[in-house]
Amino acid sequence: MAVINHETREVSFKLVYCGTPMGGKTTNLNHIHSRIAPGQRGDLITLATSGDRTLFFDFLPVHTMVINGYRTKFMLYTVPGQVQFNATRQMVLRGVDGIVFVADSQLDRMEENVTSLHGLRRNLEENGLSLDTMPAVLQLNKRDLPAVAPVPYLEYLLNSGARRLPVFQAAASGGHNVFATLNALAQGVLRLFHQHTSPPRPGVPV
Ligand SMILES: Nc1nc2c(ncn2[C@@H]2O[C@H](COP(=O)(O)OP(=O)(O)OP(=O)(O)O)[C@@H](O)[C@H]2O)c(=O)[nH]1
Ligand SMILES: [Mg+2]
Repeated sequence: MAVINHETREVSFKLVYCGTPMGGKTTNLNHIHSRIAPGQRGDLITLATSGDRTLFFDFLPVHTMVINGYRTKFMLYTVPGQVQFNATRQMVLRGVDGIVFVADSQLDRMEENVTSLHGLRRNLEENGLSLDTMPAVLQLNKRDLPAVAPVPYLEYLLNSGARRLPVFQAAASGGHNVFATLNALAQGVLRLFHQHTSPPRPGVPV
């Protein structure tokens, strides 16, 4: 849930990259960190890794525009993809404002994609949230690799819920569509925030 600090005149939103083990969540944050000027972001904090596996989470704060005198900040997190770290995923998801689900497009990763998505839905439900209503986008990553599943098949498996999520085909290791994914989610989160904070217009029933 957005955190508003009236003293520092800041609004911050929590965006969490979830998804398939080794799907490219940390790679998204690495790319964002490498392309944003240091004055507009904090340090990328990676808490505990083994090889390139995330064992706890990654965290990157990104400052964006000033709206109505309030500086807007997006706190980007990744969760660990490995099945055994579900308690950590649940903890990182607390207070989430928006989700990127990073799927691995490789044909031999379909079962892991589906399992991971089910786990995310369950974790969100336990927090009283749902992918069918909250700001969320689906990133089909690793499109640069040769043995990838066709997009319609991935959509059939991962995006046939009550609501169709915006989809981005990406290759995060080369940066392709990493910012498009982030921008779409940021816009969704801001749109919802303004809907909830705008005063009702005269004559419009609430
Ligand atoms: N070819 C290719 N490799 C990628 C891409 N994105 C990530 N990788 C590679 O996939 C591996 C796993 O990427 P990570 O970003 O660590 O994946 P993760 O989702 O954070 O993994 P966990 O934290 O263990 O869940 C690394 O070797 C990356 O370099 C991509 O778009 N294309
Ligand atoms: Mg990771």
